[in-house]
Amino acid sequence: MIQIIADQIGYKTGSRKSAVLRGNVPKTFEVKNLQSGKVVYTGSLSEPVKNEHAGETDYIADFTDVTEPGEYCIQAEGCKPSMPFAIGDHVYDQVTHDLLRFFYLQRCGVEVQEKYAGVFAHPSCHDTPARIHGTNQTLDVRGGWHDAGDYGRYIVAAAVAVADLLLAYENDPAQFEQDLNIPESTLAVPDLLSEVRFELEWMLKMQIPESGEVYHKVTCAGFPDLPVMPEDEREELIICPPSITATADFAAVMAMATRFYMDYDEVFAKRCLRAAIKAYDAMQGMFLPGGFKNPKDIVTGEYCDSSDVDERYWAAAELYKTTGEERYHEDVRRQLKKGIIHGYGWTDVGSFGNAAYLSTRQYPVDEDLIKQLEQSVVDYANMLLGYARKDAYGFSLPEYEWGSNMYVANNAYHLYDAYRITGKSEYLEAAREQVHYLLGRNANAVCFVTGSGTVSPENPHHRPSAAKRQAMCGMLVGGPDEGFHDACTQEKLRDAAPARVYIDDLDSYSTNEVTIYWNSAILMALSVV
Ligand code: G3I
Ligand code: 9MR
Ligand code: ZN
Repeated sequence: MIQIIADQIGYKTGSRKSAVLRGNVPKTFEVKNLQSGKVVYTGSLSEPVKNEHAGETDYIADFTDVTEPGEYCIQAEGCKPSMPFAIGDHVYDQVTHDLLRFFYLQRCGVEVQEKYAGVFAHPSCHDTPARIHGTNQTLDVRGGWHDAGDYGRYIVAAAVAVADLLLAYENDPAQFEQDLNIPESTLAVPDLLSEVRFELEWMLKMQIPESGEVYHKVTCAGFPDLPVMPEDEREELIICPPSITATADFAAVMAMATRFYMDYDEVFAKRCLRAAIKAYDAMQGMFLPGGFKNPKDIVTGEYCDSSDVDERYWAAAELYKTTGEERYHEDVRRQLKKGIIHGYGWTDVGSFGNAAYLSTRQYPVDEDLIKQLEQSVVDYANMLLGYARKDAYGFSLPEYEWGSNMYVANNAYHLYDAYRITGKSEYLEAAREQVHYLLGRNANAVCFVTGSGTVSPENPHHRPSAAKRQAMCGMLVGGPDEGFHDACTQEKLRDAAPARVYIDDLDSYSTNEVTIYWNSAILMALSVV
């Protein structure tokens, strides 16, 4: 068992820094500079911390005092040293770049060119007309990003990925304006905005022009076999009926996009706004108890969400922030008076709405509601802090769900929201702890981003990676899921503790798949830590 566990990438210079030791370990530890070979710090471990989730006893090794940039490891007598890590202010630059490039590599409906994609280049895929479910009518819905390890394209997933990326860009334009080596790199527009626009253009095709409603998804009827490149999935494409969550999320991100593209392409920005308003209006008349359900003959991702209150609220908040129109403000106020909802994931999107309302500057806001909202964000962050403080790895959740890594990343961002409001560094430090968890300081001792760190997933549930027998670099995998949602974890991890229900196996789609909205979530976290 690996006993000394650190972030495999690194720690920012001025941040809190800690590693975890477990099992039978001595009382002290050392930090060694790998370039000079010298021990630069000796510290005492914390008292033992019982870790029920992981079924182990942990000790925290705090080395915050080490601030000299360089390459290091942690060592302790009788144990194998930790994997190497860096201290510095640019430690996350490379992983950020890799995570951002993933989106180009997931492009659908166009040739993905070798000069940008290397071994993951492929001819155009999924470019036949798609049939609207239950009819003989077909539509051209080419474009967008493949969702995940499968090749479906789903609006709710897309919307959250787009929102995360735009927020990341807004938080740290210097880092997120970088050259991504994509076909649009020659344009004057930041590459991230070009990449996001590729998704938005597809989303626009998914709106019914007459009614404004937005189709839930376009996929084949089922998932293809595993080692299949996108161009080889040739079954009929089927568009599933509109849903409220898709329509509302669409309205929200189109309203958001209007603000980001106005300076670069006013025509496009205005098109986004018109589409947002149409979707918002359409949503008013939609009623879908229980949320979207797969038609009987379709088995691809369902993204079923029985509550659409948060999606409607997010749409209202973005439209208000963009237009200042009173009717949207009324809808925002009405919802806030009923209750405040949090969440940056695909089921719970309330935090996007909260962030939009809290950052509305151009138009009047209700100061009392702002105060309540801020308090609620801080309360929620305190709850996350409560979980994180009980866990030596800083894990901020009560359980390990499918895509637990996304929840961890989203919690980082939420904790940062509380830091923005209060200025208290404990929230910022807790946000950073979440990133350390994702990049290696976890009970599995795995850096969950492919191609990064010393030990990262090599067999992700990702069809192009399976087809090329090599993990595409820059993908965040889902992480531990104590629900045993696939046969692989059921067979191979039967007795594993919740935190250890993770396996680097191609067949484990519940723990080792990747998605656009998991990558975007860690990018959003990286934009603020
Ligand atoms: O809603 C319940 C909640 O009430 C309960 O407390 C909690 C306890 O585990 O479970 C919640 O339901 C979960 C649901 O997501 C909503 O969060 C399910 O357990 C969980 O299994 C489900 O996982 C989703 C999975 O699809 C299966 O539907 C993942 O979030 C979602 O990311 C994943 O998405 C798939 C697409 O369908 C297809 N493409 C790949 C993608 C990634 O695996
Ligand atoms: O590959 C599919 C993955 O993208 C989904 O997240 C997952 C759950 O919906 O399903 C995967 O496909 C599997 C299917 O559900 C069951 N038969 C095996 C498929 C490939 O492992
Ligand atoms: Zn495709």
